Amino acid sequence: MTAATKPRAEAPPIQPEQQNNHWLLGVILGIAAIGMVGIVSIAGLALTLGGSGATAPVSSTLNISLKEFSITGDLIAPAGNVSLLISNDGSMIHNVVSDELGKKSGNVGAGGTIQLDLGNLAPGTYEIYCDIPGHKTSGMVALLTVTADGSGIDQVAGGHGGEDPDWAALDAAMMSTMMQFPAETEGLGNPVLEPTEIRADGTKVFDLVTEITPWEVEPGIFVDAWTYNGVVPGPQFLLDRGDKIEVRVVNNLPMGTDIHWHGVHTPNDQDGVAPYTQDLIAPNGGTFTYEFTVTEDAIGMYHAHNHGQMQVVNGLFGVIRYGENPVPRGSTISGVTLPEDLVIAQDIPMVLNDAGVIGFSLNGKSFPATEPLVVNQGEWITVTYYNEGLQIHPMHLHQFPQLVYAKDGIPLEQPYWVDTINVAPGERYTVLFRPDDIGTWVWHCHILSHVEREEGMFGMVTAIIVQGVDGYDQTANPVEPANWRKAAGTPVDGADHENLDHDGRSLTDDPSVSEDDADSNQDG
Ligand SMILES: [Cu+2]
Repeated sequence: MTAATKPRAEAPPIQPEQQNNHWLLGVILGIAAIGMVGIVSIAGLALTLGGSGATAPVSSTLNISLKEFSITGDLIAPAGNVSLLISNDGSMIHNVVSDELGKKSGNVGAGGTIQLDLGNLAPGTYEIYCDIPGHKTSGMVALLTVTADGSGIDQVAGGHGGEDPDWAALDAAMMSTMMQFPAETEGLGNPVLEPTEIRADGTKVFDLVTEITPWEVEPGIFVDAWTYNGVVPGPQFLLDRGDKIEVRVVNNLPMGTDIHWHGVHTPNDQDGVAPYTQDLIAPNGGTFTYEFTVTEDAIGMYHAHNHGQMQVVNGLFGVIRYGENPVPRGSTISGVTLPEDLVIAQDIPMVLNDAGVIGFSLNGKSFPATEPLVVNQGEWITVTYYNEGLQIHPMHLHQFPQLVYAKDGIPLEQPYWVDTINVAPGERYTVLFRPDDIGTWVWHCHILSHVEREEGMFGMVTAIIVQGVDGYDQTANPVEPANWRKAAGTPVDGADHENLDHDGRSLTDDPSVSEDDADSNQDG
């Protein structure tokens, strides 16, 4: 794992021959360059001074547009002083950075503009990107080309002004990425962590090693992830009340770290917040042992606290759970009674991230490398969403309502049905659902720029694949949320919902309403 332990190196600027691998980027850059003449304002072009023959440098102002997640606009300039007039045409905060030139704009909010002077540039290419965590890996990177005399500008722009994007190529890219799902990649997060040893007094001893590990986040795309035991998310702790644990940490990262146990109780000196509760665990081999006893049921997560904005989103996060999942068996919620003998077929974690080297992802993978959930028709499934990222994510499941029954591991007195549950950073929501319609049903964050980009589908998308079961009779299973939503459903409370309109008025009692109208009213 020697290759894995070296600090992450910045990728070199894209060379022309590498651009063959980035054909779509090339298309986008080409589109951006089109019509550029007339946008670039050139002041003092080859101004001759007093007949001396000396010339003042050319000054150019390039209009740059930032959106989720792209940098477009004027990307070619003549050698000389170059200044960027940056417009944020997106909905999130962005900026523009050039590491090579040592220049960075301020952060600019949605709808705002900001100027960034890059100085006197010689001919060459210069990478610019947005350094808000996760935005570069999502596509906010571009190459600025400086030519000796700006001659490339006419050439690129000539004769193509106002051309539409290549719609067919965009469609093809989307279909192509979607057809790759589910794509095989190396590495799988969330393995259950087994104790390394159990002491005579019953103490369970676990080992965690932090290190930088190559991680295949999308098919063929490896990033230098910051990992616990080499995986993203880290291994799961599944423990019970009364368990006494020791967690021995070896820190092989190039910087100090600590582990905060988020949402579970610990003594203060085990809370993992250097320098308040402990010293940082030293880089390059430092160690620390956490010791505490499980005193309650909980659905928590563990993650670095030191420089969490970098360490956590780069991969240092995992699930820690204590005790039983408190499914509200026998409860009636919005007319649906859960069976007393309800059996959970699968209970899965879904850890959300949106930044760092991992970027927009579910359980450490970006679509199409996300894992589908394969179920048999009619099985009850529980899922806990854990948000370890920096943004909110409204998680939407097609077709099957989700019963939200625990928040941050705390059972809700009044569970509720949703089709979309918004999960903010640090939150955990636990849901129950019962897929009973055969097919592939997508399941994704509904902030659409977290799931789609010009290159196609990516990020926070997966799907539930519902397999048919011989002899399964949907009408014989009236106690299920899917039927509750359908016109044909028979709610267990006995109400005749089929013949009520949206305000609960009876449709069939009104002689002016035909049966066809009543049916059509069920489709909304
Ligand atoms: Cu999202």
